[in-house]
Amino acid sequence: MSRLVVISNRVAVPKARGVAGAQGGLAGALNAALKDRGGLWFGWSGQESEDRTGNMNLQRNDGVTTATIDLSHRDIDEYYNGYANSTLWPLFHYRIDLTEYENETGRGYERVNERFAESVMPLIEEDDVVWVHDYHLIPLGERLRARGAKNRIGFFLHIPWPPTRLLTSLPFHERLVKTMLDYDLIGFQTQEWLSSFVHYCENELGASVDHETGRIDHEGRTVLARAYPIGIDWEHFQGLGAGEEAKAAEERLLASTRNRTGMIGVDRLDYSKGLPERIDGIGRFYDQHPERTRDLIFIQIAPPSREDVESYQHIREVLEQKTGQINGARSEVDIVPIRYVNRGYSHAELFGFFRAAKIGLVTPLRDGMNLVAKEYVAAQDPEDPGVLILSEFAGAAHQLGANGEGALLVNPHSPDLLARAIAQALDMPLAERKSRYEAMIGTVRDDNVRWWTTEFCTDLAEG
Ligand code: ADQ
Repeated sequence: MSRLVVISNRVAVPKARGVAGAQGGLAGALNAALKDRGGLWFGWSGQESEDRTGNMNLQRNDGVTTATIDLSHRDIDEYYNGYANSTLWPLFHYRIDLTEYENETGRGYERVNERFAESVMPLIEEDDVVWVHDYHLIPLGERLRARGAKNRIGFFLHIPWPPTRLLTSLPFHERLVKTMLDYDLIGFQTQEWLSSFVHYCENELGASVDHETGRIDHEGRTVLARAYPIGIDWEHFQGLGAGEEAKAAEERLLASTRNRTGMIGVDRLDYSKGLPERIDGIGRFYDQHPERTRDLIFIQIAPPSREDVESYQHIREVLEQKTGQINGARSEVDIVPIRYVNRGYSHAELFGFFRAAKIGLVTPLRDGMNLVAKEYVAAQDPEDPGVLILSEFAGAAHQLGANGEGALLVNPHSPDLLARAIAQALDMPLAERKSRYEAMIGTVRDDNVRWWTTEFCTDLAEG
């Protein structure tokens, strides 16, 4: 089997592995992929330095080599906080109201992609298979080709692909998308995002598309585009669930909620996750059922992320205000309806919290997949499972909410519909909880991160 070279914005170097917090789903998934195959993982160290000598930090651990470079203050500002997280992230999550259209940051984005190519190219060997990840590095494949890479190179987009009419609001959108045709394989989380991409290629680029195989031809270049829904590291997560840390966390939450039903949300603090809208829905539930304030306690765990970006500072203020209002209006000396926790927890602790909470609330306004939804299901007791309330706009809804079975699907924009789903979940009989759980657990267990990696890497290697 050829060696795997993974390239992503950030690399989880060994000593940082397993660290709780805003590391995100991507790091966990890639760790598992590289552990299985052995290989190299290249990316930004997360550190700032003005040193442009191209110094690289190499570490070897468990058959995986990590190679990282630092970025300058200007690079971080323009590439990471700027184009990636203030332009592409909001736009790809359908938020053109939050999208910044600055050419300057676009140039910084291209410059850092070029820098990545320059740094990683000497590490790539002839037979390596190269796998590039996410919106930070869309043009990297083209930059590697320009430097002579003949390897199989694949790209996976972890976030949604926006509808064509939104994407065309981006200056130089054609230039960005055309760079993707230098990959051999492009993976999306769902058929929905894949269809949007194909629509763009046909209608904006005039590419010819074979809808059966996903083959896209344009100006002499050919790329395959397919959907590969990412999964969780099932075995690892179950292993954590059997351990002491998870048990202690479960007991801790159960003891603190006493006779009330715990409902949980776990998200990075990000406007795409629909947190203010979620709090509005919970507020509506308490307004409509004041007598149930004693039945239900909501725990929202949301560690801050991307704090240098203005829209992320704003979301934090909004959330504090909204939870404060509801708690102010509905608290008693012995009851606080919403616990809002601004920190991260280990996966083992999250397993325990998920298992203790009888309702999981995962209501992003738009999400590529959403691994929290799958983790919530994986942590349930099959004999007494909780209910997952899931946004219809999360990629995970395609797998977990199909045919009205599995999760209760909601429109996260509507406080009324959210309130109704919460009431339905609270009153749901055991038999229905079990049958909904059974509709989800197979795909969560089987279509896990190892399956995902194997599917993508096999297609990438074979073409
Ligand atoms: P994220 O937007 O980071 O990932 P998600 O898929 O939910 O979102 O992954 C989050 C991961 O971080 C989960 O493993 C979760 O347990 C962990 N996490 C979240 N909040 C946490 C907290 N408070 N404490 C500790 N851990 C926490 C992006 C895309 C997603 C896509 C993934 C993987 O936005 O749509 O599912 O990549 O492709």
